[in-house]
Amino acid sequence: MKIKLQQAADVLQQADDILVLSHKSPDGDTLGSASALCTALQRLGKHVRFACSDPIVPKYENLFAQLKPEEFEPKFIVAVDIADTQLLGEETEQFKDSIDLAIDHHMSHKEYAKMSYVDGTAASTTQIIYELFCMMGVSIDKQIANCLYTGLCTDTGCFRYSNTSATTLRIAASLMDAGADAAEINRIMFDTKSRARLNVERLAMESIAFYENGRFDIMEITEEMMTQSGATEGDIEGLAALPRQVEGVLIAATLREKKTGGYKISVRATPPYDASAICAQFGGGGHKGAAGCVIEDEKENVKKKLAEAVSGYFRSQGI
Ligand SMILES: [Mn+2]
Repeated sequence: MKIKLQQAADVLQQADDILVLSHKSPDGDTLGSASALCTALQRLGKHVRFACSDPIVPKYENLFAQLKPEEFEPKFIVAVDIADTQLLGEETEQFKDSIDLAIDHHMSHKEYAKMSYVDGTAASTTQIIYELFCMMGVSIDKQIANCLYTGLCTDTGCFRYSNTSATTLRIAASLMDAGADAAEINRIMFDTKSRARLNVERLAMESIAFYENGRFDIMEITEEMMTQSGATEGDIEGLAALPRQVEGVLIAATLREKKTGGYKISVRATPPYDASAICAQFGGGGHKGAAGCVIEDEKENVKKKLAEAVSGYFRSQGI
């Protein structure tokens, strides 16, 4: 059942023994939302605990610094930033049919909870949680402001993406007024990388090859590069954005070699071009700006197939 945000505020005021869930491979938004909600509800004297199928990477650990660990049988379950119960992962999928409230900003949200509040215009789920706290009369202290700011800045690429609205920036300003360490959080989220990330970037960059007079390029991330650099999946998060950053590039593809053979392809496009139009040709899909597909073939064949698809696409666009 779809509910209004005021109703979500009312049910949370009534609830106790609350379990808050984040999605697997957790990002700044699902963790910022969950930590803000847990911290605020605990301050209201409620029993609250948090669960996620995957471990929290060190850069997000501070979000949970003021949350006291508690053990209890949950009576009310909240999911934040989770579009689909398939995103719960191994540890928490046991709760998939008993989620009471879902708060999310994904347009693709599947209504799996008893009550759901979804705002597809919100830049992040933490933007919704901020509005929820205003309705609940929760006082936003420095810790909660840091949690909410983390979700806001990570889901907007540090306020660069088109989902950044005037409201997003006003909320960010309010969070800074409440003590959010914006510059420090931005530094940790956007200006810091692991040595393994640097190494894998270096190797991947070396592999970039240009086609179509520099309007299309392909970058490789092979298993050998992963081993050589010591990178894990977390270290290559967002790396597919890199080949698209080159001046003149309209479409960029990143090939990630699968352990089982074949390649996972991430395609990025400069507006007004459409990455999903390329991936659809290989049975994949996504958004205009970012899409993906899988091609089971040898590397050189994969590159040839992609170059042909992009060439055909460019011709269909009259370029
Ligand atoms: Mn999000």
